[in-house]
Amino acid sequence: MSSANSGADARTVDVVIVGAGFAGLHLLYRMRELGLSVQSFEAGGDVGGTWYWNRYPGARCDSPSSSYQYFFSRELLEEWQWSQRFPPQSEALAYLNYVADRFDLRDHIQFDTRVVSAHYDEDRDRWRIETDAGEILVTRFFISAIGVLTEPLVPDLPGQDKARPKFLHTCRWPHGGVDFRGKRVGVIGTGATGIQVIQSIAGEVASLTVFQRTPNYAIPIRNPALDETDWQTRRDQADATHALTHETFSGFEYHLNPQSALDVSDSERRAYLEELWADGSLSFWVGNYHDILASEAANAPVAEFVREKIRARVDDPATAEKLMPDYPYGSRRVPLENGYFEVYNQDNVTLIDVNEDPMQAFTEQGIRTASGEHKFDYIVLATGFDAVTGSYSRIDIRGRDGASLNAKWAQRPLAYLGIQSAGFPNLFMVTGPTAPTTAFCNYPTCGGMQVEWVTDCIRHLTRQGLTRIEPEPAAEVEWADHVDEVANMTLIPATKSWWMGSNVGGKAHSVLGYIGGANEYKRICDEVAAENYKGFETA
Ligand code: N01
Repeated sequence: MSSANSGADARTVDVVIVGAGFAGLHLLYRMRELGLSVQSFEAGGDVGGTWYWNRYPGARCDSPSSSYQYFFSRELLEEWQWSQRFPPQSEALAYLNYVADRFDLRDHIQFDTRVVSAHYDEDRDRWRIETDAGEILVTRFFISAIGVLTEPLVPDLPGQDKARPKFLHTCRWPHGGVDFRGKRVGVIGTGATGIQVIQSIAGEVASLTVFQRTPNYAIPIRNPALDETDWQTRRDQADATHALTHETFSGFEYHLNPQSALDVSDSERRAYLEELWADGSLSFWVGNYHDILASEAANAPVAEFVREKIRARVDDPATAEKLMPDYPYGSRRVPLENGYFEVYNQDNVTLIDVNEDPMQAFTEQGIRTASGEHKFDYIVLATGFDAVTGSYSRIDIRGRDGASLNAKWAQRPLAYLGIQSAGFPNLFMVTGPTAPTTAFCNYPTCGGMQVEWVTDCIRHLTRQGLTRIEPEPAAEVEWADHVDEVANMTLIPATKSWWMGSNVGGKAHSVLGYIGGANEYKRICDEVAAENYKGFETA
């Protein structure tokens, strides 16, 4: 047992942050600005979070770079020039590295280090943080920015230990890349990640077999390169863009259409959908008719429009049918794609619907399904994540009286505003459960809102001579009820998705993110702060 277990010789700081991804770097910047001593821990070998881990072929951001960025520094907005509307992983990662260097953030971050436990010591009113290196820190504020999608899922099939093909999970991709030329590759999973991998490697592999459990309504991306004129326009409009992202439902620059999909004629609707389709962005989802996620009738013509588009691109009608989603459009995350559906017209590509031909086991040479064995050199696991609460599952977080956060969340992840949980004073979560970051929000927008809210809160406590804040139990239940109520007004809970925890066996069926809109979320958070942190207890 390390001597530091007593905490007697532990290092003391004002703030410990977990995670050096998009939100974690923003937080670190703000905490340092408050004049607090800060230590960040990052499990990865460098900054970047999602963009550090997910280096698979074709990884790309499907938020537009105009709003997938920080707005906290005018200098940064002037200096950084995105090359494309939707930047590739390498560029998103370069951006975060630039930010870390530009603002001298690295000195505060300890890389290759996991926080394994965080225990609240009520007598000292401090958190005691332990890392996998056995280091102990004592801190007043413990802030988690561990991200939403960090805990990879692997199919629960027998035989992986004896299988000879190399397994690659998309979020643990080798830094040097993988040479797939001439190889037999199996890809499990057709979410946003699987789609990007499949369309990127189909042209180089000897054979590609895709194992699909649920087809997706993917939208073709339009990704023009940006030039000096675009950069200047963006600089000039940066303040307006930032303000707009706070006013929209999704935190993007797209407003929902206030019209109902049912209030227009078929031809009007078609013309509108074609126009939106041509934009080649998620505006076809979160800038569409406002009621497509609330009403099956309003959803149906939009869903059929997308299905028609997919059908037209796939030569073999039987394959096209397998690629047809049958749930409401947009009730799962809509991916952007580039030539994805045409991949299935290639002779070297096979699509297996695992609902018809279930995977039974990994074998020495590949994967056995009900119909027989498929032999591979590589098996790519694009199988997603134990989202949001799964990110917390590897840290033993204990609050008052040794109560475990993970145990508390087993049935329902209670977190007031998605930021704090009762019984865990001074533990703040950025992008935690029931915050909007999980589902319908441009990550930097909603993550940024939470970072700014936490910063203002800590500034407020300091100015008032207060040292502690935590939610009232009633407030977090009321918030969770509101999150559920809003979700239940939509088609989302009835569709299986990682948003509902349905991709993880045994996980509670519970909406993991706030679907009331980024704009509404900001309004509520601002109101809570303005009313002297209504629903929180301070001391
Ligand atoms: O994960 P997913 P992802 N047997 O859970 C299937 C963000 N993102 O990594 O749908 C067979 O969506 C699973 O099937 P099903 C984005 O928010 C952003 O693709 O559960 N199949 C599904 O097809 C996204 O939503 C970008 O029935 C199994 C797939 O694996 C989130 O990350 C790019 C299986 C997993 O899809 C997660 O996306 C990429 C099994 N045992 C991702 N287990 C950007 O562009 C799982 N599947 C910014």
